[in-house]
Amino acid sequence: MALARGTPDAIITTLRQWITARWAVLHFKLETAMSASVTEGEVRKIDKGAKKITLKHGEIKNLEMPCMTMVLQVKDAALLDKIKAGDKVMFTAEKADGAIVVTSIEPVK
Ligand SMILES: [Cu+2]
Repeated sequence: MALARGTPDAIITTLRQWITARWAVLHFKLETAMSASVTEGEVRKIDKGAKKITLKHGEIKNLEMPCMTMVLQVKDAALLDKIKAGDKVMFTAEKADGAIVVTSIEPVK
């Protein structure tokens, strides 16, 4: 039996990590499907202190914005941890208090 090879604790830890990883992917997909449409872009510059990102983005359908390079606010500075300048990304942006805010962003390979 394959499951008998690890200790029960090791098996539980592995399962837990697997579930956490799957959940993160699912959660991102759900979140993006439910709120704004996903837009593709390329990171030009990141300013973590100011919670700002310069993106060359494709058409943002939910905001009726054509392709351009612009500076955007991010909802949470932690969103900038997983990306760097030059990365191709998929992101969602929404209008909040008159400004456009990036609500989720993920690098794509
Ligand atoms: Cu724009």
